[in-house]
Amino acid sequence: MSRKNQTLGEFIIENQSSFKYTSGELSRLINSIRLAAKVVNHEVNKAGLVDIIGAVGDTNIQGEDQQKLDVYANEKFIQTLKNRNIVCGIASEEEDSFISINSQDENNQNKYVVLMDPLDGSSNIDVNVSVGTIFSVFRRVSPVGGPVTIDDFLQKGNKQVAAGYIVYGTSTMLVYTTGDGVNGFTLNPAIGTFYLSHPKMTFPKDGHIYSVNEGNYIHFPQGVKNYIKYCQMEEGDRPYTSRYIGSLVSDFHRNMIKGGIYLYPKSSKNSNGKLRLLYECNPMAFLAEQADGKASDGFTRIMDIEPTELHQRVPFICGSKNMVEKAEEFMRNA
Ligand code: P6P
Repeated sequence: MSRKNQTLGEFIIENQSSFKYTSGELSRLINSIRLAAKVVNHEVNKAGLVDIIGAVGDTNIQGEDQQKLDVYANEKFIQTLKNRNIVCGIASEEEDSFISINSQDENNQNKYVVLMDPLDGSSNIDVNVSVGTIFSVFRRVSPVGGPVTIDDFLQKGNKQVAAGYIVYGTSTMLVYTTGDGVNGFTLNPAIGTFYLSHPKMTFPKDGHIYSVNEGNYIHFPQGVKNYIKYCQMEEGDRPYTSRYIGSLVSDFHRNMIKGGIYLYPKSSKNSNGKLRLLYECNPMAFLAEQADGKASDGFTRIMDIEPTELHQRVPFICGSKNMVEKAEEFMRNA
């Protein structure tokens, strides 16, 4: 049940009973993400004013320059989840391996693990373009009270119990699902409260926006090239409009509201694409399907892909169902 202008806290309490596993832990987990989001939002919003912009001189396992805000966001989400003593493990784009949290303590009854991209689109930070945090939540598969293992993280996306993102844009929004639809909450920065602003978000079945980095066009497989040409062809309600922010969370969020498709295909430069399965594609795919959209690698449902490595990449196509299916048709028939 939801009503406009309900606070996130009220929404969680009112809908806790609809979550089949709930013992209140997942609610406390979402609440801890809410707190971390407000802390990170505060820093993101003043990034231009303090010396927190720019690379720290390190690179992460992806070989990408770590921006100071990347490191800050990573630390804040890990610290908040640790302090609330809710999860037994965390995996992050910014961490080479997963972090075990008190899972050797036989009294540790925590049953969730969180995987996250603490600040997605960080290359946009220095140019004041919106960025986001993406998170994915699973129940552990290893015995409660025992050590957390890599198997707790290498689960298929169809086992997720929650997923969401925070978009630090013209306004800051927390958008998440626990498997009962997608709801969006907008932060009122004056009082630090998230309010339900977008109840039951759904992708329009069709749309007129396609989001892809066309600078990679010559490196794409023929099927992807054929689909992009289809998008540009004047016929029926096409050509579509090309919109690509270079921030997955922002492109996804706009496409969910207006209708559209986002593609990060494989290419001769990136044989598995660029996006990471566990903490980018799986959570966005869970949200997409909960919002009547679709997400695949062009051939296989994202949430059915069997993970093999913590930081593995997969090709990613996501958005309005009919648009994704048209792209898949071009990729199958190439
Ligand atoms: P490119 C940001 O680094 C990101 O992971 C996504 O948020 C974004 O959609 C994509 O990569 C942009 O990548 O290669 O087009 O700059």
